Amino acid sequence: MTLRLLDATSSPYSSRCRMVVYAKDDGQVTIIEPPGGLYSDEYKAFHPFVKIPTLDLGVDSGDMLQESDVICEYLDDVLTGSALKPDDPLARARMRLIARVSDLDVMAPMMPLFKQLDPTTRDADVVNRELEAMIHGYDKLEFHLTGAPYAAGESLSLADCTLVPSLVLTLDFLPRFDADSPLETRPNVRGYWEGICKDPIAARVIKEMRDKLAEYRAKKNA
Ligand SMILES: N[C@@H](CCC(=O)N[C@@H](CS)C(=O)NCC(=O)O)C(=O)O
Repeated sequence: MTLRLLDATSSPYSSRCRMVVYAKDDGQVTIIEPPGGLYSDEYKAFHPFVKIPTLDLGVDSGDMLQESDVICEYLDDVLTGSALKPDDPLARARMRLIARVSDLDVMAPMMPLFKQLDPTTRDADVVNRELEAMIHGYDKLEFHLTGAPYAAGESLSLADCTLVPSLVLTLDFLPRFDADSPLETRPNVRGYWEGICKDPIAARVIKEMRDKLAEYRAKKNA
């Protein structure tokens, strides 16, 4: 089986899938950028709604998978390597709960904020509404993240693969809106972040995302 992950290094949704590929380490997934670029007709053949990531299931299948959470679950099921879903049903439910909070309450409010980065054209109502929603998401994380160093269970899971890229991105962008770091007043999230940064798989993804964001900014200011 040869799979291809169509990926963008800075995307939290793509990074979550890359983190699964790194954790499984079974050599069956090639990671590539969208051929022709994200908005090309070529990429529309992979993802008609033009979102990254997509998993190309290979010539034999001729099929694709979209949606990062679905791709991650599939990769965990089909690739060899340590399972990224805990055996215990309750730990597994907690894994899904953390991933859901990360998606719905932390990353979802970040998406409209990307359109508000320029302070000269910013809509203060949108910024305040989305920041408030995201901070509420961080409050939920503070409540649920009680078992550092991992988000759920005793080892790296799909919850970490989802949460780490969300934290990289939101912690990077929040200062652009003069928002206080959500880690300052949330010891559980801070403890989680400090612990997971030491995990080699998480550290690899964190570095890749940060390097790519720095590269974009350097190009923008060049
Ligand atoms: N729910 C989707 C979200 C994917 C998504 O929004 N990806 C962004 C990159 S971070 C994208 O492709 N944006 C391009 C666009 O919306 O034009 C998933 O989990 O895969």
